[in-house]
Amino acid sequence: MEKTIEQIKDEAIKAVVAASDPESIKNLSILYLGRKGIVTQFLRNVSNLPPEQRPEAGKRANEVKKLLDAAFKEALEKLEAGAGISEEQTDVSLPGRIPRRGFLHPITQITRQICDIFTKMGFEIAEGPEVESDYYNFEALNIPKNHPARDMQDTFYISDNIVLRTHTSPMQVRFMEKNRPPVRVIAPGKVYRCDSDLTHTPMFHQVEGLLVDENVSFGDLKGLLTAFVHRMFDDQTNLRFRPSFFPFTEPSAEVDILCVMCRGKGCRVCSQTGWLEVLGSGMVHPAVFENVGYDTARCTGFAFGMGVERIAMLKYGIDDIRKFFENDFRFLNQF
Ligand code: 2U9
Repeated sequence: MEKTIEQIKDEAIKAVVAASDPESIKNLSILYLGRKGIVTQFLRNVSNLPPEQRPEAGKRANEVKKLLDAAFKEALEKLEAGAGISEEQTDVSLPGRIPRRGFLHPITQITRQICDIFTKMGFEIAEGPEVESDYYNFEALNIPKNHPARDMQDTFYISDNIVLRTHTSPMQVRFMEKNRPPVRVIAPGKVYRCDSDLTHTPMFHQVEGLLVDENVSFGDLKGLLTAFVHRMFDDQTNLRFRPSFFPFTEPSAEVDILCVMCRGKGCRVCSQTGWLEVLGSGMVHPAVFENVGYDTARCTGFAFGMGVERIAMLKYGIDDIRKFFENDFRFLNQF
């Protein structure tokens, strides 16, 4: 049976779609529309049809001829253009792109340096949850119900009793619940406070430490933190212990180093005082020991805490804490 003009058209369109190079399209054009092509032959044979069928068959065959002609031209243009672009774009002789080497974020580097100093002094590392209960974040640490740190303005509350930890101290409480003295532990990690300016970000990093044993004195605290500061900055760094207050330590002291910028003369960085605060510290409050079931008659201990970003800012002379979180490569790859 002779093929109808519709069957011829469908086959031709299928072949155009399947063609993957300009040469195939040129061949299809000859096969269907050439002097002896299928559509050309069909048109010639229209005169052999019964007279009443000729006008309709002739009209439809001419329409198909036009349609296929347009389809071949369009397909040819597309395939030729595609071939041109890929030849232009792929220069196989170009050297490959060298991937950028990764490196540790400066805050990770400083955290590791701090942890290294303390692990060499016999401390172990404890890490734990960033979402904490009111008990571990405040209550167990002798932070009273009316303390300003508990205010919604200072703490991120998940619910009435659940917070984003505001310090890593809860980790040391958890550690004491599981371990009896002697204890030497440091807790590095992310902490969260509602605060944002040149020197504060809502999330920052802390390293806190805790040492508990029999006969631990404030002198031990001073000796250990002096050794730490000398290793972290340099062993010529002058430091001083200044009385302070924290609910979880008594007595408490802040540790200042002589300003790294002006060497004590007074400048903008140290607010003309000649000193820079680097650490908080103190003898652990007996109420904290009672909460974890330690015998307050036998054991004493000290604790300390520092902000990693602050240490990094002082070490490298950076004046805006937000630079650590912008992920600008020009800043980060200096460290
Ligand atoms: C337990 C008992 C006591 C940890 C301490 C500080 C002093 C302190 C601040 C330094 C800068 C926080 O990042 S900062 O804003 N920390 O001043 N932290 S004593 O005391 C503890 C910890 C755990 C069980």
